[in-house]
Amino acid sequence: MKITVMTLFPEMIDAVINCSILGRARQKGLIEIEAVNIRDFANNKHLQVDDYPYGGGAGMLMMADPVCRCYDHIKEHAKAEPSRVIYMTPQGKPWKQSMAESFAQEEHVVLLCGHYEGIDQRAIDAIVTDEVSIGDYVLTGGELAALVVADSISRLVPGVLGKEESFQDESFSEGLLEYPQYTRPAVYNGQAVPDVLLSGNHQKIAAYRREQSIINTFNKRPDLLKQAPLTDKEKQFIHD
Ligand code: 6GU
Repeated sequence: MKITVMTLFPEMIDAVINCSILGRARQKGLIEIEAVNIRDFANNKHLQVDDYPYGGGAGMLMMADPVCRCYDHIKEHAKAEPSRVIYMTPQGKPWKQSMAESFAQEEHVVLLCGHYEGIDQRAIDAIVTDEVSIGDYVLTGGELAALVVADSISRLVPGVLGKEESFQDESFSEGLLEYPQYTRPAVYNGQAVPDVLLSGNHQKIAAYRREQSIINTFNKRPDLLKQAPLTDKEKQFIHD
């Protein structure tokens, strides 16, 4: 899996991708993540990459040419043409776990970060295959969103998560929120860990966790329950 981030602020990307699980996965060669500076493709001596919008209005726009020349460079230096170019924008499709799962199957994904008031539409029309938003709020640029997308894709690549961090058992893949978890000591501040977790009965523990997941989802994200694959008995449990 290779992820290339097109940005005016590559330091923002570099600051994150060498840390923690992503840093370890890059070092092991399991994923390749790189930031490419769009400013390196400015075609004027002032290295200007933005200009005033035609028709007027506040702010500046990123010009089409540096963006397109940056993409040409990425294409020329890749084994094959990247299969997806995602423009990070609040106008995009809301990012979901299921989309991370789909993009994790791709060979090479490019994430295009806008700044200022956005990017000349002609660059978007020329190179972008998908538009993605990470939520209904406004960011100063696409970089933080690109890092969210890159992280959620990378952790699905085989080997990136160790056995300790495995996502097989995590609830989002089941469409539910996680159950509460506890570690030592067995009693903390007078609060005991639920008995069933100390019972050693794996069947009972699994049933308890499933029930807690459903209760948690009901209380915090009832909207998720409509989509979640529940058994008839579990649906009955919710209605009671
Ligand atoms: Cl993907 N980009 C930007 N610039 N702002 C956002 C966003 C993305 N998602 C929410 N706000």
